[in-house]
Amino acid sequence: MATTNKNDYKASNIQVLEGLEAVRKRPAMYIGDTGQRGLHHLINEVVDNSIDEALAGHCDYITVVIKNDGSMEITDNGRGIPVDMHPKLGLPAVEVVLTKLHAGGKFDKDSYKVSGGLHGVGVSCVNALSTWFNAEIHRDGVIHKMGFEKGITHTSLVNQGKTDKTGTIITFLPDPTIFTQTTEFKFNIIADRMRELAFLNPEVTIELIDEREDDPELGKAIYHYEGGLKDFVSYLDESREGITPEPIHISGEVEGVPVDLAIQYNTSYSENVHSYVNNINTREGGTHVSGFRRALTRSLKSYAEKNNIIKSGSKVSISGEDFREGLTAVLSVKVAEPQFEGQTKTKLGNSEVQSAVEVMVYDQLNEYLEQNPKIAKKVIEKVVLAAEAREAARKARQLVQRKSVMSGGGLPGKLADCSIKDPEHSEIYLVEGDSAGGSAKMGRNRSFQAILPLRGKILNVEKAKINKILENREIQAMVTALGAGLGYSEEEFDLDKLRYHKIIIMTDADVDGSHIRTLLLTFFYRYMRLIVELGHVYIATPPLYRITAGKNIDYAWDDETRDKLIKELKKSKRKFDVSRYKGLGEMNPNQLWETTMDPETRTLQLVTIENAAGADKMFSTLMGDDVTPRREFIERNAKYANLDI
Ligand code: 0RA
Repeated sequence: MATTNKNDYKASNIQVLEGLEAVRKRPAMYIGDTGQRGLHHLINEVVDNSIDEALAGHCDYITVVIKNDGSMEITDNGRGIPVDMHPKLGLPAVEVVLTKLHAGGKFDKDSYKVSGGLHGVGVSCVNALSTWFNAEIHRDGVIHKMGFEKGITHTSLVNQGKTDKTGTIITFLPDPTIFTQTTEFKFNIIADRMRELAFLNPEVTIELIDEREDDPELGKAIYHYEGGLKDFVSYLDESREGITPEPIHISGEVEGVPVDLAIQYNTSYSENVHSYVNNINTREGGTHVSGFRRALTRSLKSYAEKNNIIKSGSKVSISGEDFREGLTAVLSVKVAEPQFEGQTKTKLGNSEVQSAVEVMVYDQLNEYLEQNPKIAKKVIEKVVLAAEAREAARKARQLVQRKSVMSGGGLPGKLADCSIKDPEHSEIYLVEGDSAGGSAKMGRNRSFQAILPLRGKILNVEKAKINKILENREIQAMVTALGAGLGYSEEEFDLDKLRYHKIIIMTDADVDGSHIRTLLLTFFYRYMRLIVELGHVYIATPPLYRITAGKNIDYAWDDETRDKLIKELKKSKRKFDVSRYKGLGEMNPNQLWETTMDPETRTLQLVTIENAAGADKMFSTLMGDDVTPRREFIERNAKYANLDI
């Protein structure tokens, strides 16, 4: 990594200037969206700058505070944003950094930085989208301050006295006319990202404080992980049983590419490889991940052959994925000019990175295996078992296919399909129970809404092998109805074949319902992850109460609305009746349509994964074997921590 010298940065290094009008006009173009995700993106943009200071070796402490008034305060002990005059613009550097688009060292090779948000748009966008924005800079022994409103300078740079520290304090209040859905910062969303950043950057400590929380214990967290990725993998595998005594840590630099990796095998059956480029989660993988996979396969294979662990005449054929069953890994690389590709622009394209990762991982893993023959043997035995299970699964798959061909048309008997065949405009309701399924079938709009009733609890895929999963009837029905297959690879799961672009989970609003929903989400997340990542999965929200007054029926989705309706009815002195829906089955088809299925009036909650590592942790903890971490997790997170539903 290039380390910039303390004095070699000048205001004139900042190039490419453009005003902020464009950002306010089309905010989504810069921060992705103007919903909850975009709102939290603002914090990441600022913190990424502090992390850059840490990467350059100038910062080791970052404090993030959610203030009582809903604003954010982000403090770091970096060098402070430069304040010297820009020779051509006649403005202080800080003003250029904060009021001009694309201004910043990032576009300058000499003082390059490797971090940056997904969009890497810079802190000026945060300024543009804030009602007010203040910067306090401690630099060269002086406290400098500047203030802005909606990106426009309000208070010019002033000298506020002396300091013996260096660093930057940014405070801002998101503009509610931009963030029309919500301006409320969520502790858990921020916490997940700060924890992730702390794992990825062991040199920093990140403190998170929520001033809105009365209990100071609950509103405070400090993240610092000396072990870095090793600690990250241990954290992810907390409720899994490891095969290696502790994660294997591999790190170094090849051809100017810093590579950092931790891996651990566990007794589960899923593959959890999380990868990062410049602290950005590359969900779609890319060249760094292929390099890692190739090295892993090559290294284990050659060790096994050399030591006669896999007999050369052995019947099972081992494929790449067998080496990754029950593997938890975090791979982090730093790339000077990353090329992002793929559907969600989270796939690394730089070809030089593949060989860099492959060479390094191959060498260091070989060394580890040579030095730890007992562990090596255990791992390879597990790989062989995985290959055998895969063979069994292949047979089970063929069976599923044969069965669906035999049942005619290939679709499950319980499915009430829609009449149009255009996936983009088709939706499927996965409904808990046959009786609710019946109401849904009668209440639906059959042209574009399909119904698949599910009976009882579906299998917990977190604890089952792939062949058992394929034998499960409810899972078979879902797989055939959705039409895209299941599995991790493109051959196994083909998104182009997906028959519905909205997959809507409709369960009762009780404990069982939420358990079934979690089981379904676990299944989708583990075996059809793309449909979750691309935003095809939704949760239906049936009402909790029905308030009847004569012919007039009202619905309430929460206690507050119910109480309000009751109050109004009491005022008008009308007779009324309040009933609580215990299950979907209690609604007649018409009520179900009106409240939960009619696109004009229903509310669907989109399931998104803000943080893949966090989601992995959540599912393994909620659905795994270990009771203690599960209880603790539920107590801490009450609801879904990372699934923003
Ligand atoms: C531009 C150039 C340099 C640092 C920064 C911006 C910077 C921005 C932020 C935002 C929050 N904290 C920050 N810390 C630094 C390089 C500074 C130098 O070379 O002295």
